[in-house]
Amino acid sequence: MIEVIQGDITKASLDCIVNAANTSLLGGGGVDGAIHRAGGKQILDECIRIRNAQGNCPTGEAVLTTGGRLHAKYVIHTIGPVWNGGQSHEPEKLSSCYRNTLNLAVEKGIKSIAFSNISTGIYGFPKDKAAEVALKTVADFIEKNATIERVQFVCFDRDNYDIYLERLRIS
Ligand code: AR6
Repeated sequence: MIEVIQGDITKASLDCIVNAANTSLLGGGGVDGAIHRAGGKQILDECIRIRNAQGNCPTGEAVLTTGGRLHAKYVIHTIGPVWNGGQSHEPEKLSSCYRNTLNLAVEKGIKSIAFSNISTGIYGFPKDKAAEVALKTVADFIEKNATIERVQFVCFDRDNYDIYLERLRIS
């Protein structure tokens, strides 16, 4: 089941929330900053351990940590592409973020997951194009994989919320 809500993803009480991180995994602004602030030091400690073990996380990949103080048990941190005019395989890289996140979620037995609108803030990915990629990738994935029972898109800004509602209405 795919749902859309408008709100703050740090308040979500699903098994897992998805962070729009950067390759350093060490936190930043936007939703990344909000998740680290709300979830506490345990999340950063695990990110540092992962980074020490495997180096920077490449664009399109995903890693999993505890949810720390959040309601969600886990956070999956994925690295969206920076929008560069659309000629640098940005849609494919964004699609990889959603797919790799869902693969990791399945491995962990996660049944419900909340996504932020990856790349559509500081990284400048056009919101309508990003929503198209996100919804198509997630719908294709859950069609073939019954383990994930519930996917929620948590839109922080009104623009994204309206775009997702409209796309779901016509699908
Ligand atoms: N809950 C849900 N969504 C949020 C929240 C929140 N609390 N706060 C912002 N958003 P961004 P990016 C939305 O910029 O574009 C960081 O510094 C926001 O409205 O957070 O992938 C990282 O460390 C937007 O729709 O992520 C990276 O350096 C969406 O989250 C860089 O930003 C993503 O916006 C990643 O840029």
